[in-house]
Amino acid sequence: MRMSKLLMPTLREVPAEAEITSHKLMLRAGLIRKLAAGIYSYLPLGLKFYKKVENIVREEMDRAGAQELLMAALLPAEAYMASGRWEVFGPNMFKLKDRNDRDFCLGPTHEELFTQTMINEVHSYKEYPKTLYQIQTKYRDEARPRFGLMRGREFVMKDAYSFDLDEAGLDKSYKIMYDAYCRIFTRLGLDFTIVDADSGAMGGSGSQEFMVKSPVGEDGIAYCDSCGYAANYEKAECVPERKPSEEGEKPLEKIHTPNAHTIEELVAFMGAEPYNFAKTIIYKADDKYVAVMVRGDREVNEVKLKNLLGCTDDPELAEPAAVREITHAEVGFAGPVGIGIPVYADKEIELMENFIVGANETDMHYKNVRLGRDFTPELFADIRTIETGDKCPHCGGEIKTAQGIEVGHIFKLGTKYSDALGLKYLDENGKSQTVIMGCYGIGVSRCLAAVIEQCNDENGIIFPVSVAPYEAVVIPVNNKQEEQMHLAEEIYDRLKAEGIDALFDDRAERAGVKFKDADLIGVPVRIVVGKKCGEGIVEYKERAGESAVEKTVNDAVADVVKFIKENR
Ligand code: 9G3
Repeated sequence: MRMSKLLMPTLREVPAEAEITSHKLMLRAGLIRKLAAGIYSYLPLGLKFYKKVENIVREEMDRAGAQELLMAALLPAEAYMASGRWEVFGPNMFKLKDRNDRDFCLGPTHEELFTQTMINEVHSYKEYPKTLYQIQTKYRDEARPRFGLMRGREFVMKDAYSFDLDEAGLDKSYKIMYDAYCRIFTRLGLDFTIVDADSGAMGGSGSQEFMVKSPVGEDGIAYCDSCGYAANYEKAECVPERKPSEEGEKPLEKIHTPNAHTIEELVAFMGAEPYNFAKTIIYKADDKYVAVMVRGDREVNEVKLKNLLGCTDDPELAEPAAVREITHAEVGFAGPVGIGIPVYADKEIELMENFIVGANETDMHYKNVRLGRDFTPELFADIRTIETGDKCPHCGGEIKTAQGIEVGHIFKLGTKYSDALGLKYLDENGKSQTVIMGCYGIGVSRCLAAVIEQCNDENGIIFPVSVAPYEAVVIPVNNKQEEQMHLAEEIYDRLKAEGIDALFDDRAERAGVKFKDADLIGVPVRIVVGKKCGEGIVEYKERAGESAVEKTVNDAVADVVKFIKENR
């Protein structure tokens, strides 16, 4: 492609709303343009990049024996009625009415549609197992779309669904998808970790997330280098840890703690350690209030709490007015002793003695608190968020933590949708059985952002060859030099003839601008035709490499072809 023709509107500056590197670079390199919050257009370079990513996903899904379909994105409400999900997703679901005032939505996910397709089209157990997939635009009205393609309101997902006769079949289908995902993310050039994950509203017997470690990732990952354990914060198992405390039974003592609302203020005031306190946080779960306790230096994990309480909506912190109503005290003095609502305590509380809690009285706390004597929780459960330095639940090693970008999520669904919609089969004995499902998502457009997040330097994007919009660029240093232009053109033609996705920078720009743009848009390798072209010598430089080397024209062309074909 001649760059004098290419629509590649590079930018020197980007809008302040682009906070993360990949978002900045995708705007600066002219890959995408924002239409509205969470809604983007793909310009030529962005679309070529997208298509290479999409094709790797497609190749590996096909290789794994999955069959590609394409479902509608504009869906009648009935599609989600049987599973009860028409209401469940609330404002996240884009809903609209047609000219006859009928309810429709823009599809956010397609469990129901794929299950209904199987009901309509498959009628014998002999036709199982099947794994069907699509690569399709999804719509979710995210409350806080951000980070460019990382969290959009219109985005591309590869969603696959497996249908098996029994659990053993599901295990096989799941493993096939797991292995296909490993191949996909490897080919995308992503450094990824697979973590145990919470299945949330999806239910089922378990799920795993494919995470790309990045400081801009929205998910927390806990992992152990000794045994390989890795889990999302929402799922990571916490080992309760005993901390030193005063020994022996002491009488419960109410102490005046003026204006000490926070643990820090309390520590300063009382001189005890944060782990000698227990926090009591009041949540509204569905429509009832509960008191949740964790050690003073820990945090409540609200997904674990939601799963423990089995509530439909996410538990929310009680409003200050409600806290005052329940505790008869200002916020910051809630405690378990005599609180009058159910108390759920993290397992670490069970290991504490003579600890400090709010006294449900403004400016007052209790010290020397003892379980059993002073209060008894409904139950003890793992409801805290794991932290660096905690013990690994599998091997006792040291837990490390990182942030991650979730690029894939695979679920063993079980019969949640096949039951809801009635996907059944008659087994060889004529007995009616329910089909066992799995579902498997990849954020295809999110992968674009993840690749750039991991593959960049101060000069711009460093595209892995496998997904590079253009694989090589030929740059004549001086357009006015007929000899340079002629040789550059010849090299460009030879690369194209070898099947290389090549650019020819024939723009009437200074060489420095051409080099900067080649770096910014991440072209994996370049050939520069300059002063020595009369001697048949050109410069060869790999984008990820340190320095340029002089080569004969033939060697440069051969090395570009070799480099690209070895790294595709
Ligand atoms: C909705 C809306 C938002 C949603 C969902 C449905 C997340 C929803 C979970 C999944 C699970 C799997 C198929 C491929 C693999 C992932 N946000 N999820 O179901 F209606 Cl508005 O999407 N879906």
